[in-house]
Amino acid sequence: MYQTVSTFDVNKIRNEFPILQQVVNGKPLTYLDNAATSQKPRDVLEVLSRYYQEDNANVHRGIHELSRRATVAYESARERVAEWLGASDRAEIVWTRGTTEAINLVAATWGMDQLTEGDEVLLTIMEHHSNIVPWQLVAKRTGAKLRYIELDAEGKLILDDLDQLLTDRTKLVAMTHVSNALGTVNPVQRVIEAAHAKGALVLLDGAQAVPHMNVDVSALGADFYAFSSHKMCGPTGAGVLWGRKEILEEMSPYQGGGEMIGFVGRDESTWADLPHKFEAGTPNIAGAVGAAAAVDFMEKVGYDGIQEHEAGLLRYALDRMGELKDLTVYGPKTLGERSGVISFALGDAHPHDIATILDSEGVAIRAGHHCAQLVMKHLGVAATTRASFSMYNTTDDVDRLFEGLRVVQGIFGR
Ligand code: C6P
Repeated sequence: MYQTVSTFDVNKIRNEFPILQQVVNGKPLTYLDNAATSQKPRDVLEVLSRYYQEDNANVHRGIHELSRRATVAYESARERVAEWLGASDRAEIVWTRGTTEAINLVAATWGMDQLTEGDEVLLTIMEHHSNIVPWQLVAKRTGAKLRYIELDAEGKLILDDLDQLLTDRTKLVAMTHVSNALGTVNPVQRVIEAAHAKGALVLLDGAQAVPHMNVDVSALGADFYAFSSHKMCGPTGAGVLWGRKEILEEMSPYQGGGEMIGFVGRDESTWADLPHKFEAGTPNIAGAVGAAAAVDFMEKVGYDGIQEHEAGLLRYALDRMGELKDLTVYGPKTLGERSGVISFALGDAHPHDIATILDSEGVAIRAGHHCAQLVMKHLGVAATTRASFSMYNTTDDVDRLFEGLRVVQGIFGR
């Protein structure tokens, strides 16, 4: 739909993000908390504003012009995401509130329908809590067991014993494509092939993948893929569950209410066709429209340019930060095995103190367990400090992070 901008011009891209042009605590803002949520470009803000100013109405309901327009906008957004993600059918795209809700949907429907006592769900200890807790809830109710793929010292999955971890009772492997806490890019293809060979399905958490790499679900061959729009330049409150049509067809509805029904009787009801069976109630129409605008924007900038730029930033940041005494960077050592997330420790300075000092320097990063407490346990720490990049970050941003960390060292007397 969009022509890719052939030369990646970070200053031009940066200018598309009004929020970045501000001063915070007396310093120009350096936003390095992109793994938590990305900023939004003008294209997305304008589409959201235009939708509310010109087309807003409820969808699939009213027989009037605005409702027709809102419905077209909502369903066209689905079509756009389906095409971008390589789905074979638009009915495979279910709008959700985000990655968390997408995974909960699969756990509460497919999980509750299919798992019985003694069945196994294979996770990794790298998962965000949103890909652990829903399975714990289902395991409690069904008697299924959770097993885990462990991590090596670099924060990469140990896959040598994958064939033993996958048993005849494994019904699902649920794992992240890219780690939010370590930046590890997982060899998902290998896991998908091994899981399918054992007859297990695979759910991928793509929250930290789609902002940085081109994902084609048909080529990947997984069975479910979940992501959030807000981490890839789109609005909050909108996300997607992609699922194979034949699997989604067999699944029970998630929530009950308007929109998801075929016919309602006193004691029983029938369900709407896919994907509406999973979309009870008035959906986040503007969110879907904004998510599709974000897809347009990502493609306009071009994933090749984004990947090359972010890899360069990562290399530069790791080099610069390497100059700091007492710095420990977690995650894979090989650049090609990680995305633009740098989780680190600086001596014994507490991550929250580091984040507070950096904030006073206008540098926004995240400190904490990053909703990945099993990763923190593996690292033997309670929390890390995390800087994460997006397409609009520059080497100046990295320099400001570095200078901020020098201030931290000064304060802590190193
Ligand atoms: N990680 C972070 O700072 P939601 O909140 O549903 O949009 O996304 C949840 C989620 C699921 N999986 C992964 C790999 C994630 O990184 C996230 C969100 C943010 O790392 C907020 S905790």
